[in-house]
Amino acid sequence: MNRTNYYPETVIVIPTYNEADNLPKIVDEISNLGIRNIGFIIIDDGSPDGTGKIADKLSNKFKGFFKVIHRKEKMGLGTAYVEGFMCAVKNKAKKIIQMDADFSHPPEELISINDLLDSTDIVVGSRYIDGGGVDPNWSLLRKSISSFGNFGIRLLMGLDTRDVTSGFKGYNSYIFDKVILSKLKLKGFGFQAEVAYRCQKEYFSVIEHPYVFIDRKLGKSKMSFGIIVEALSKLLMIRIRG
Ligand SMILES: Nc1nc2c(ncn2[C@@H]2O[C@H](COP(=O)(O)OP(=O)(O)OP(=O)(O)O)[C@@H](O)[C@H]2O)c(=O)[nH]1
Ligand SMILES: [Mg+2]
Repeated sequence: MNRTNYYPETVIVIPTYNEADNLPKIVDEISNLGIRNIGFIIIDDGSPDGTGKIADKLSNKFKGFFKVIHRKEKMGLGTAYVEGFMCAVKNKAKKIIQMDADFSHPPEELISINDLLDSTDIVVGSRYIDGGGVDPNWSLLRKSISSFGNFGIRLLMGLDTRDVTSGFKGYNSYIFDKVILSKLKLKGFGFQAEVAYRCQKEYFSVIEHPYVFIDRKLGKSKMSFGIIVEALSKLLMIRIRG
C-alpha cells in the first residue's frame, strides 16, 4: 500500500506523555476492533520513558495510516489535541476520535462512537448519563469532586452536554471548518470544555454515549493543581468574552 496517498476514514488521536507500557497495548486493541479504514495520530511530548520511539516502531509496523507527531517537551494536552486534529483534517480523515492512552476510555466503545458519527456531528463519551459511570474503586470524595467539578463547569459555561470534561469524543471532521483549532486557548483538561462550548455555539448536534471511566493500571496521572486553576480561570474568561 502506498501510505503517502492513503487517507483514513476514522482517525484515533492519542496524546502521550510517558505511556510506554500502555501505548502498544492500546494500539493493538484498537486495531483489532474491526473498524474500517482506521488510522492513528500520536502526539508525544518527548516522553523521557521512550514512548516516542515506541510510537515510531508502531507506525512502521502498522499497515494503514499512522502518524507520530514529536514535540520536544511537555506542552499540555490541549495543544497536543490541536496539533493532532489539524493533522487529521490535513490528511482528510472523515471522522476524528480523541482518547487517552491509559485505558481509562474503554477501546471497545470506539465501535459505537464510530457508528454514531454517521448520524450526528459529534459523539461525547459520557460518564454522567444512564449506563455511564466512574471506576467503582473511587472513594466517595473523589466521585463527588469529579461530578461537582463537571457540574460546576457545565453551569459556568451554560452547556447542554452532561459530561463536559470528557476526553473521549468523536467529531465529523467538517466541524473544524467552524470550530477554528488555532483559536483554542486551553492547554490542560479544560480544553475539553472549551471545545464543547465552541461546538455548542455552532449548534452542532451531539449524541452522548455512556461509558464507564476506569482508572489507569499502568503509568502515572499528569493531572495537577495548575491544570485545574487554568481550566477555571480561562473558561470563565471565555464565558465572559464569548
Ligand atoms: N502529548 C501530551 N500528552 C499528554 C500531556 N499530558 C497528558 N497527556 C496524555 O493525555 C492523556 C490523559 O492524561 P492522564 O495523565 O491520564 O490525565 P488524566 O486522564 O487527566 O488523569 P487521570 O484521571 O489521573 O488518568 C494520556 O494519554 C496522557 O499520556 C501533555 O502535556 N502532552
Ligand atoms: Mg487518564
